[in-house]
Amino acid sequence: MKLFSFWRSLATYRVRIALNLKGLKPEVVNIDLMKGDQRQPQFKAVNPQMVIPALIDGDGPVLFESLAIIEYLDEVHPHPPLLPTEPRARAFVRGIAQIVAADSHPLLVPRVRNYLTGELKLDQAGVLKWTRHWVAEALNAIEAHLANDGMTGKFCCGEQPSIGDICLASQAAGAGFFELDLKPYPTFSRVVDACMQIEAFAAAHPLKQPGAPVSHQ
Ligand SMILES: N[C@@H](CCC(=O)N[C@@H](CS)C(=O)NCC(=O)O)C(=O)O
Repeated sequence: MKLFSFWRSLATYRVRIALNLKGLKPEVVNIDLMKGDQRQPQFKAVNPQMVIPALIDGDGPVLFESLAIIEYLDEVHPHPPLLPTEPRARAFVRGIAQIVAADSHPLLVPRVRNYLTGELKLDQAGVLKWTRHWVAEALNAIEAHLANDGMTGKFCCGEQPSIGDICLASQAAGAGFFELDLKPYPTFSRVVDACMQIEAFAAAHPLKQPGAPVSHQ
């Protein structure tokens, strides 16, 4: 198994957590997003979208999109499960996961920030305002769901970490990169703290990966 990864990638962080929870140790191929490795022909041949994560398991074809990869891993390696069994609980954790991975994170990725500066001529302060706005919008929605929907226990849904918690951890790391104050999100923060007590989450954190700086930014 081969994982195309970069320390700072939040989407790859999600997949690293799932791999750790399943006890899987892929070979890691570094794709330096800051140097533009994702746009080199060698990597474009692996993932035509030129983004990470990408995972090769056996003979392929390549697996892409973090949520699809995580569900694949969960289906092929069912223990421990990353989705609850009850349909409403499954919908809840998938919904939380999608707020992060489908609605918030895509607005922060390098190619979007590069477009904002390069094409739309936004300065760095403007880009920071943009990123913080979209991280906070997701956090507001997540906090309301976690606090009010009656699904949340120690973790995002009940007492076992799920794909929802994996995405909460990546949202927290993103909030850290862009220096958002998490005080307005106490339920979110409590659940993330519980996740970070688990070695599979802690060891997968961007700042624990080879090449990461001592602190963010
Ligand atoms: N929705 C995708 C996001 C993939 C993505 O945008 N990955 C970022 C890193 S977190 C990337 O490779 N960006 C490269 C770029 O924007 O040029 C997923 O969840 O896997």
